[in-house]
Amino acid sequence: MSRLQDTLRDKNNTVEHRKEFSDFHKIKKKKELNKKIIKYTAICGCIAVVLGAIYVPQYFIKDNEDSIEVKLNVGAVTEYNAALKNASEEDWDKDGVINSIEQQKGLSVWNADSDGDGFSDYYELSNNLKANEKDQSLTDMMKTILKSKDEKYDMAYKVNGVVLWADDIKSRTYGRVIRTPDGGYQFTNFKGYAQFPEGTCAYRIKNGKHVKLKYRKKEDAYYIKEDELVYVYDSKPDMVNRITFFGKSFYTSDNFFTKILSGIFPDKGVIIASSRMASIDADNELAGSTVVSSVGKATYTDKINRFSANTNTLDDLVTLRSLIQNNQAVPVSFYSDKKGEYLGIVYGYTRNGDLIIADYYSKDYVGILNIGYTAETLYNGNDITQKEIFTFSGLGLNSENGDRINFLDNNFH
Ligand SMILES: [Ca+2]
Ligand SMILES: [Ca+2]
Repeated sequence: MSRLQDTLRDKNNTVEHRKEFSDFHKIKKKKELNKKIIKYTAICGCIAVVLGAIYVPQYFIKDNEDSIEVKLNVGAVTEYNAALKNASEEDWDKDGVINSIEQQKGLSVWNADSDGDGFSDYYELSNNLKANEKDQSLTDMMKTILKSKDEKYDMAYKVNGVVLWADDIKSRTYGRVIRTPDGGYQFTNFKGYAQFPEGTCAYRIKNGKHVKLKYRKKEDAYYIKEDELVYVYDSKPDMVNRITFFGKSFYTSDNFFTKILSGIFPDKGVIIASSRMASIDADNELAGSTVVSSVGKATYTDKINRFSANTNTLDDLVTLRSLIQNNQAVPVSFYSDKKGEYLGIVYGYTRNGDLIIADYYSKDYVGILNIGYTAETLYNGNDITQKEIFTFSGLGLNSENGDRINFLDNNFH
């Protein structure tokens, strides 16, 4: 009995031992596996971090943005209203409706088309239409007018020397092309083909880089999508490569090796990046801003002039740029109906054409005003006219909210 018990116990022990051994083995194996997992996870993690740093999405790498908001002088609203009252017979937006009538009807003294439907305030008022409310039937009528002008909307037409074939009636009606101060073509609301007066290679600018436009031989024209900025050259621009390593960039000529690099690495990255671009884009990246050498003292005397010095057209902007090129800073008044006024000095412009602003009193740099180019179409009852204007945003101001900018007489001394 006892032998049997002993034998059984021994057997149990062996089983127990085997079980223990097997458990130990399992645990050991598991631990080893865990170690391996940790090891590979760490390796994978490191690889992910490196790849993440190299291929970090572009939107995580933000360029230095100027988000400075200037302090506006609220008291200037009273001054503005006094100036407006003294100019009640004037027609600041030149739409044929004098300032006092515009005010009486609740229209903008600065916008010839207060509701933005393509029909001037004058046309709408003289036809008993609502000048401060967009009217769809008028938009349809505009289309009819344009159709009748060219019989068929898809017929080619010429704007600023560019021959256009609109894709659709919307483009034909509202599509525009204007020449930018640096010789580009800014398209707005236009989709279709465009034939340029000179040059044989047309490029659009995407993220600051030249991208070739689709070409159609039949019309010797390039395909334009909406709101594109296009540059046309006599020959293909040379290509270069920008390689960025830990934030330091250098440019190399275009060759087989750099072409491969730009294919492997992203355009922007924390550790390494490589980007193939037109040499003009590289020049632009390296080029600085145009600024005046010094800013003198200025005084304002004429208040009406301060609020109505210009019409925010592209011509005003071209004049401003030529003054800066001639080393003359330009005093400026920013005005918002709701917030007030800020007095500044434009003393330069960036390679993108944005304006560099200093404070009028302290002469200290305050920020950058972003500039865009667009055109407004207006029907005044007789003819369709186009007004080429610039838009601006920055320093807490935005032309889309009706804010205005007035470049003042250059009276620095
Ligand atoms: Ca007016
Ligand atoms: Ca209107």
